[in-house]
Amino acid sequence: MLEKIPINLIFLVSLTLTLTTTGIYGAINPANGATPISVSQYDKMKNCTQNLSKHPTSIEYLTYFNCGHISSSSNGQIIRDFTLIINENQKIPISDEGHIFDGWTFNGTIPGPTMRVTEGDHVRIKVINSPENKHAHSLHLHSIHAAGMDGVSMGGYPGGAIPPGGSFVYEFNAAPYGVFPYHCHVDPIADHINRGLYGMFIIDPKTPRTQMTEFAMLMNGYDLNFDKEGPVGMPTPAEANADQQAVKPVVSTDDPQAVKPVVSKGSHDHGKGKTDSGKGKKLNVETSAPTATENASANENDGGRDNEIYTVNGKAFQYMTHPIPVQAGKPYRIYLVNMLEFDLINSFHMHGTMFNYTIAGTEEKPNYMTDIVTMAQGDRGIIEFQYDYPGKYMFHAHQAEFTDKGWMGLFDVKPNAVQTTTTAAATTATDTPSNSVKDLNYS
Ligand SMILES: [Cu+2]
Repeated sequence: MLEKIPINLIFLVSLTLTLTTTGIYGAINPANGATPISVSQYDKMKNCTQNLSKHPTSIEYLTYFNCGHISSSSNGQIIRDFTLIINENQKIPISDEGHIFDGWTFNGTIPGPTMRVTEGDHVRIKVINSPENKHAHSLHLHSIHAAGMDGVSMGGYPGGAIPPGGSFVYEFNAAPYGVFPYHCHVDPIADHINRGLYGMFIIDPKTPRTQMTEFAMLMNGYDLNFDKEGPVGMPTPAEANADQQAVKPVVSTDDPQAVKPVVSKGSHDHGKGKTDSGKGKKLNVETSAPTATENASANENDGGRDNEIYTVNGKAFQYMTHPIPVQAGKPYRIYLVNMLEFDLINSFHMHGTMFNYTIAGTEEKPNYMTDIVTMAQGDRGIIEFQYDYPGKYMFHAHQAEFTDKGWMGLFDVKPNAVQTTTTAAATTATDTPSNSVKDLNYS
């Protein structure tokens, strides 16, 4: 059989293998004293998937890292190629209770795949807008790149709005290292995000971070009221002037009997549809039209829209029913991205331990230690944690409404081998803990 294979194909294959196995990162910046590491070694450390076309479930999403097809340019630069296919009219299960979301997807899932590269790589992401789609779409990546690669319609760049049936290759050198969101940036942006066109993009430093088991967590929500979709903007001058005329003037600020205008405090009732938060298993989804009071007090910048379901990694309560197994005494890292639309603030709170937090993942050392991180839309960062004691611990948004509506999970902390053998000697909670957060190898 061997003699039938064209000689140029053998050469191409062997060249590709040679390039991918001999490419190194650490030596690119020898000034920092890094030990050179091969591309394949580093990708293995990163837990890069072998199956680039997988549609990860929300359980698999935790550890599904798509590092692209690897090749090398003539000057030795590592090239990573990705393909994202956008499909509308996708029926996405967003709970185990039967809630199906009419979503738009990158590669068939919400969130889209976590793409992972190394600082300095040349990245090429081909985005295909399926011909059966009705809308133009784009890929807007955070991080550094040329204007034509930014995926926004302003400026007239072809990558700003890919028509149905079209495609575009976004191309750039990955910088700086950190964790980033990616999303479609076609107007109305809130609708294209709410429908599910977003994901996580990790640029790893050339010198690897301390190795530990890593998870991807992307926080999102779903507004199921599609009849509210459409452009949102400033009121027309006529509307704005009419609104101002409608406010009755204050009669007197000194007279306690004076009639003052009634001003809404903007107390949008986020408690509607609440369930017993202690159980946190049932979604009570209310999609009916808001009352006039709710409409008046809702945030006018988002057209009064609100989410009915909140999740981490796409499916409500998924890690309550499937707790994430971790081991006491072992360090873990979470790449965390907030892609929640309409609600201005989201948060991540961990029970039973503290974590080190690095804002945007752009520093080698953490910025602070906490057990809650609060994030606005598009914020992201890196959490590093360790549990000292076995047991089941909750993690969730620190907004009760979000937890009641799906954003809540569990870590199932198993005792580690060392702890198991020394259990007889020391097991009480009054024992001095191992001061885990400070043991994560930061000098
Ligand atoms: Cu879009």
